[in-house]
Amino acid sequence: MADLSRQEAARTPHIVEMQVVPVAGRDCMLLNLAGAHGPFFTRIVVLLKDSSGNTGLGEVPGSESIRLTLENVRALVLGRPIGDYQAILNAIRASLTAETERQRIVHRAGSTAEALVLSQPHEINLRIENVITAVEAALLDLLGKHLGVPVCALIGRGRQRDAVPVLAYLFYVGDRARTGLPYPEPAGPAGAWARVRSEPALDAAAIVRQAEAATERYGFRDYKLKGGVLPGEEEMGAVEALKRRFPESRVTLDPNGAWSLAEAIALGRAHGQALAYAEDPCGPEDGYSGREVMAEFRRATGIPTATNMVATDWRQLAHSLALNAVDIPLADPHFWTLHGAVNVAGLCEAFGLTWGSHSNNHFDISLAMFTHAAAAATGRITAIDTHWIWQQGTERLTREPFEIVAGEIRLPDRPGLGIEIDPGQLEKAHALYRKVGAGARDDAAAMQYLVPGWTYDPKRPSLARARS
Ligand code: GKR
Ligand code: MG
Repeated sequence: MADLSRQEAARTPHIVEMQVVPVAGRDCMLLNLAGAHGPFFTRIVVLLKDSSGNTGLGEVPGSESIRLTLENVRALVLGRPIGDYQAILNAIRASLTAETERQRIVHRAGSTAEALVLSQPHEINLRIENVITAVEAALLDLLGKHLGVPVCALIGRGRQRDAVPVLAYLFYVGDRARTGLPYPEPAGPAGAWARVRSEPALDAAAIVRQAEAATERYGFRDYKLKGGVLPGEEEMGAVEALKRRFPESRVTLDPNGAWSLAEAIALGRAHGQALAYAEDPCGPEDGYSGREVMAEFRRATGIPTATNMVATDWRQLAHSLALNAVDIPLADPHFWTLHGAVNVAGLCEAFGLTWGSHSNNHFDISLAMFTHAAAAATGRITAIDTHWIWQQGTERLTREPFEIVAGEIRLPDRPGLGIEIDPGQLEKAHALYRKVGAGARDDAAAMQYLVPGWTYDPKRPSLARARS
């Protein structure tokens, strides 16, 4: 029996190479509670090559700790048959869990030389799921290519839909001319999305112009405005303006928990008609957890809630369910893993919730990853987030990135993730990374060009206070 399975394994392609490539892309000056996006964002790409010559791809956030950890798990991946992908991922999880625990113990033990080295915050705060997802996506891509099926056929109960609805992720945009930083120059004719996305947007009229340009280009029917920038009343005014302009659409606002419970309830009662749901309207305060406060908001206003802040792992999700705090968990596969994100959908279906996905700046490999997760999500889903519209047309790593048409992404008829790396583009993005440097996004740094000495305050909108 053992011999038989060894023979079978020998016939399955095995991993012969693992590359971990940090990359950078260009971004507009998008505003949020944490400040302003800088002109560059970083990501990490994993490329796994198998013995049949196929390449599998994964993309995750660009932190240095994720990159180093991916480099360190290579030995658990190389030489393994792709059919063993769950065992490979389990081995990575076990090794990282043990290592994280060891570091916590060393950290708590105090000031030994080792503790000083290991207690750098990025080491302790490493999100194991980010590392696993990078390898998981690449392995599923290989397995799909080997079997001739798309990744969504291999997760959960398989493909549930052929096209995935996507929302227009709108942002207030800062005036890049005041920074001297190398943000992308506007391109294309007046009113076209490629130009509008670089123009400052600091009021409701500008947000509606953004929505019009994005809708003209991508056919959106769902809109999300990133809040936490201006006073809540003004942001809700922008939401009402969007709803007036696109009466059939679903509109949401996400201030990343900046409002107090009292303010969130007042805003929800006064303007909630315009909202299909509220994303993280409030967060922890006065000794109450974000989940408790969101549950109170929901009860007081009757407005459904979504979150990527208070239900980001199974333990948090269990507490959210117990409290009835969240209607739409935004289960981003980058921090839930692809399997995990689809398992969340199963739970949503059983509990009468709606599944969605959060996003952060990303390239087209991630775009394919969340599209497959959403295609495999069982039950009701809401249009998924993507930052891609801010990058589409100038940034790409694959030959033929997924397209958003009529507000949705139709899965291509190709196996695996359905994308193919463009080596020239990968090299270009890696060269940019080498030039602009490593590290996680620092939104405070760019904001300081607009407001000298600006610092993050999770309970005050980023620009409202500068005006008062
Ligand atoms: O890109 O500014 C941004 C977003 O605020 C992002 O950082 C959030 O993680 O999109 C995310 C969200 O929904 O909170
Ligand atoms: Mg959010």
